[in-house]
Amino acid sequence: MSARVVVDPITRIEGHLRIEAQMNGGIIEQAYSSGTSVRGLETIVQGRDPREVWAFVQRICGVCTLVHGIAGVRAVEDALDYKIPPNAELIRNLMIGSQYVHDHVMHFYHLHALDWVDLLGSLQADPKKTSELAQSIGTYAKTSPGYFADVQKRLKGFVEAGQLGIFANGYWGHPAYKLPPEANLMAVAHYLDALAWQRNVAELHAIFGGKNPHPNLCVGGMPCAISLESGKQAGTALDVVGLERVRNIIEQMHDFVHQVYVPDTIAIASFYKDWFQKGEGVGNFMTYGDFPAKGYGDPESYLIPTGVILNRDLSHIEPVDLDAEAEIQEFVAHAWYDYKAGKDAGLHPYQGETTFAYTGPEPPYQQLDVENQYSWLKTPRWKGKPMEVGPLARMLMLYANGNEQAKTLVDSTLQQLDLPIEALYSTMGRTAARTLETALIVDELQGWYDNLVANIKSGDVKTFNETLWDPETWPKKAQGVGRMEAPRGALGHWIVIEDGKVANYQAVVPSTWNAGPRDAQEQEGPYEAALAGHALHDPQQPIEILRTVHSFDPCIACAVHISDPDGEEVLNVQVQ
Ligand code: NFE
Ligand code: MG
Repeated sequence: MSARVVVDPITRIEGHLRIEAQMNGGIIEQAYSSGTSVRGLETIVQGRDPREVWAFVQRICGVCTLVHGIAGVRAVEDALDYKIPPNAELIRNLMIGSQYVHDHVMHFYHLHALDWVDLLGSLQADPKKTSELAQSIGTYAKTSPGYFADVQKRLKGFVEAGQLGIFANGYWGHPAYKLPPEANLMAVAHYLDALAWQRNVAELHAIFGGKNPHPNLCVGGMPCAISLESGKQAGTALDVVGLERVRNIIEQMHDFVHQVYVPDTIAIASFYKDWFQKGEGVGNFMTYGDFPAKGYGDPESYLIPTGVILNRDLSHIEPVDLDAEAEIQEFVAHAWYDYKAGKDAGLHPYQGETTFAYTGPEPPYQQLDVENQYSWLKTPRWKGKPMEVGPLARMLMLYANGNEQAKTLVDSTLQQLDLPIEALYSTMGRTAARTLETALIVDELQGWYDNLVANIKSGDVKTFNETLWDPETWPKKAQGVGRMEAPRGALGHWIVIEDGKVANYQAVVPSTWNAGPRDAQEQEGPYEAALAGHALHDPQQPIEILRTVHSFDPCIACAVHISDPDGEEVLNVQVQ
């Protein structure tokens, strides 16, 4: 049988992603990843005041709500060599770190878990045995048989009323589900708890940035004034009460991650050890680095280092230069864009172009023209090579750099699961790396908070540096890059400023690296490479595709910079 399996849209992600899988027998021979919608925020900011760009580009995405704003202000600060106060750097670290914790927990429970957890399978669970299981793996407060019996009762109510709601479209009962009923019930209970928990976590952004999603930022620092004199805040929010609330939220994040998320990941992974051998991807990994200890301008001080790992060789790290024209380039050979220099050209983001050129079939269509153009995502490459970015890349980079905590987390997890390090290069390895990264970052939050409070107590309440705020002080022409590690991976915004206005702006985004189409040399991107070789048990219920695609945590709004969800279709699997 030679068939094309089409999954469009892939659900439980952000944005519009289509996967086409060319089958050979029951095996995926070639996979094609396509972003199917576009808006073009890079063109919207042309000609604007660079100080307001962050507010536009932050709207690239409502999931990683913060990160494009941070990359946007950093790009301008880099271009102008604009230093920000240490308190602003600490507040940004706290906000970025909590974005990781929020995104990763939500991804695990609400976007990815149901690839592994059979919701309806949990109805057969014995609440008492579920309680014993929960007590054996973690220290979470909620482990009583009554708690699990309540969850099961609620679920039964939904099922009997025929109102599964958010759980309506699963492949329940698929033979690929391997968890015992009790593990299913435990995970479903934590799915519901994580929904309530994430609301509190989002509050941290609101305390520092006024709101969430899309907290307020500013070029030159942070727009939150600090005052510890009660009653004298004069319109500012960050006072004793706010800081105490931040401390409390950090504690809640810490507890949920260590008591629930980490043990659940290991428990679920232990039933799916074969998924540590599938979905390996391109084998190259890249990080831009983030969480400065001594300022953005000192990458040596970043908690997460910068670099490239090639062909899984952890003994050697290549440096990455984000300003070098020959290193990071975007290609459009298989994307619906045109370049003045032609379809085979690669452009560094400073010279990047955003010219739409749709050449695909008229919708509704059966199949994409994968020989030619098939995606709204461009194809980023580092020195011509595809790179996987994201939590796995970061954990490998930390591990290869000898970070003690990363080594302990990775080694102890592999030991518990009785797996070699090579197991990380896989679908489940990617998912486990995301969990371990969250454990690492959630432990850093307290330190940044303590440093911030110590600064304030010593009298340093400065969060904004006004010295370069006036465009009259800027050079006639300047360019810079705002780099960061977004939850889904390396993110860069490149800006060219001329006469105080944006002359060019390009965002190259984590999901573009991972989900982009083939390049002119026909090299697959990470999603495409990871899917090739998968056996599908039932092409009508391609849960295997979902598992591997979800392990990357796709965000297609980021990848093509769109925002308008029209999603009427729930899931359309075509087998042709
Ligand atoms: Ni819209 Fe994003 C993150 C960015 S994309 S989620 O994290 O940047 O991959
Ligand atoms: Mg872009």
